[in-house]
Amino acid sequence: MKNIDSKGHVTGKSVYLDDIPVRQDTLFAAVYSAPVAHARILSLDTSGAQNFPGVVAVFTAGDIPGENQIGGTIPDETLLAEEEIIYQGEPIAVVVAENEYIAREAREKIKLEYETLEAITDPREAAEKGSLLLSPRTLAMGDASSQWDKCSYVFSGSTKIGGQEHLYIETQGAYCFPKENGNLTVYSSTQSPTAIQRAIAKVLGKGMHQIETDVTRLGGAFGGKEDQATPWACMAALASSSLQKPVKLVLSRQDDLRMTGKRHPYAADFKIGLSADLKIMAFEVTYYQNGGAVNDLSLAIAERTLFHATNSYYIPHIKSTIYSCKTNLPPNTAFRGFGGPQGMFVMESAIAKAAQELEIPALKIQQKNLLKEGDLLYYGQKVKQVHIRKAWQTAFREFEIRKKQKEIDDFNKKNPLIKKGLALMPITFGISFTATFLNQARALVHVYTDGSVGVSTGAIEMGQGVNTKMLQVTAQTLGITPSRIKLESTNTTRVANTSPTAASSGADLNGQALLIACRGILQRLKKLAGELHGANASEIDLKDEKIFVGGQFTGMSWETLISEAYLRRMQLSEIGHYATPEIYFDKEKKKGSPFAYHVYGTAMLVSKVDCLRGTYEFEEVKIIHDFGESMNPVIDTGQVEGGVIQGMGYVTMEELAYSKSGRLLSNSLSTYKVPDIYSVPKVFVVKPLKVSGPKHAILKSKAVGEPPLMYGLGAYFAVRNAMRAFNPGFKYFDSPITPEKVLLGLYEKVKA
Ligand code: LUZ
Ligand code: MOS
Repeated sequence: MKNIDSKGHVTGKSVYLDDIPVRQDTLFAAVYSAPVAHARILSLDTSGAQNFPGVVAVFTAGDIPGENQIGGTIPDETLLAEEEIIYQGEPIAVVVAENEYIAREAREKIKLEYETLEAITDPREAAEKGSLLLSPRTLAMGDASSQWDKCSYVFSGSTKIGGQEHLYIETQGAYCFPKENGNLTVYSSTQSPTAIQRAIAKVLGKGMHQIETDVTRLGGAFGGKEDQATPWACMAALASSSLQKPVKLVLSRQDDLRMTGKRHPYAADFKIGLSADLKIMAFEVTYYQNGGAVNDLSLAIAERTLFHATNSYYIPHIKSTIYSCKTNLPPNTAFRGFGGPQGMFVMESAIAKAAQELEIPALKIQQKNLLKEGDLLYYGQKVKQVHIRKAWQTAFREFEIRKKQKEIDDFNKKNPLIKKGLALMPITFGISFTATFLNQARALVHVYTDGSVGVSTGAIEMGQGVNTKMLQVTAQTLGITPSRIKLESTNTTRVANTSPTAASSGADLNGQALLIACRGILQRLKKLAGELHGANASEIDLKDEKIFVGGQFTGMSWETLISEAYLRRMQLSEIGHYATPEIYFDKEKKKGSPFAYHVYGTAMLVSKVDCLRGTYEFEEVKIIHDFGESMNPVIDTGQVEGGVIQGMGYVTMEELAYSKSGRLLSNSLSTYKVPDIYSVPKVFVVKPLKVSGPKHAILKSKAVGEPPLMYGLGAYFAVRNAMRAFNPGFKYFDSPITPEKVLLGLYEKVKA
């Protein structure tokens, strides 16, 4: 089945926040934000903006009727700065005017006096100075420190990993309407409608029941709207509530780039110990996570980094420590993979380092240590239905990797200035929110008297196709055609207490809740059909809009059955509630089984580096991916393709640059390069691994949003391997591996 939004998207008819018809008394807001990264505010004079023609009001921290506090996990984040500025782009005031151009012009008239304070932008420096968001956390299994003497080889090293801009096509925004009795309805481009509802209620000193959040769809999010859609919605609500007018606030691209956080840059140190036959015996790693100025989701992201420190490998002795560092950058936030990519990058760097020292291909070490059925991950979860070895072996067979490597070696011997490199990237990614309580969802189904169906869930459609999957679940369960079913907007009055659509779990959690709701209605309909046809409910089937008894068509249609049900005053609406069973994590013992299941796969990536220019391209990317039993191969393959390219961009061309004083230098699309159609490898293959799916996956179809991004990490190692064919001593693990770094690295003299 096609994505139900395809037609609307390609004809430009799909409705995004900025397409909502504007009510004529609407006012428009623009944000005045901090010009420096760290300072004490001495005075703030908004009169220049206030008196600007067309301006209706200017709001600052003092105008907030409730709490000036929007921290989603811990209360450490003001909506509008009070006495101190902690990052450049931090919101200080909201200017509301007749249109957005006036609002943006007027904000320039605000006068701010401040005393500049020292800014920290580097996580290692922050850790040294004790600037932390939380005390460091450690996870361990066995005793790594006692193992080094027993290892045949021990290597250590360090890595750096850059951040990543989300670059959702639709920028952050919200549109808020005042309703009677002090209530508000807010349309927001958010992954977390309930977080918006909760934060607005807090900021305005209202109850959550007074705030309704409604979301039709987002033009991309990638994690960037899990926590950071909140401030803009709160500002629109603050102005709307105070002025009793609709207020719209949509960030310009430049404001969005400057004011919002990104994927966390990390620095890390590692030590890896191997036996003579290349078993990884021990691994020790310390991560320095660049959290930005407030917590946001950094602590949860740190937790996922720890959980993915071993990637796809079994390591008996391991200790990992993470410092969540407080710096004067915009709060770094969720981004597809949520700390997983950083953890896996360090593991792969450690293996690459060992391989380099031992003068063997990394894949020998990778292959030797892949997880087996029943292996214990170091946080306490035993892996079940592990497909990593199968994916690896299938990739070797189908992609003829040995032959490929030989071709590349021959090519490199013959070509002094063009070098190719091959890398393999196995992935093992845990599915579930690491915060167990978030793994719940609800759905609401109405069957109307004509047999058509309206479906509401807590899932947010952000281009990933979750609505199409929800429609499939409904159609399949009730035995009706898709054209009868409408996916409603995601609205907090229809589905309450939603978890963010995140952690790759949107389709699983909401789909299971929807399945439960549909089955509730189905059960009652079967009972009625049984009564009408003198049969047991268990003999009834609903299929193709027809009613069957014991496989025989009764002559009764779905429409007639619904009409009969209504006349008998039967309940034709249902709420489904789902909470992922079995998962838990004991915070004290630091052990548990936090994930419903894992997603596996293996990618092969081949790069070609021009050793005169430092430029490179990717000749081939071929992937064996574990979809479980995909309920929608078209959508799921699209998720893999997009994820891989986004991951490749992350470790190759996407380079965030900040000045020493904390100003974003890569603040436009001319200075921040993301992959485009020309970056797609010439040969790009995604094949499903033939396996059965786990029961916690919706219709056994595994979560697919985040895991494929991590195949992209292999791009780093493919380029690095090609470089080493030219300059064998190249020693860094510093992502992204931009053409500039490649050129410098190719010609750097390495001491013997
Ligand atoms: N968000 C979250 C996530 O709150 N917890 C998670 O574990 C998670 N994982 C991936 C993406 N978003
Ligand atoms: Mo996410 S990083 O699943 O919002």
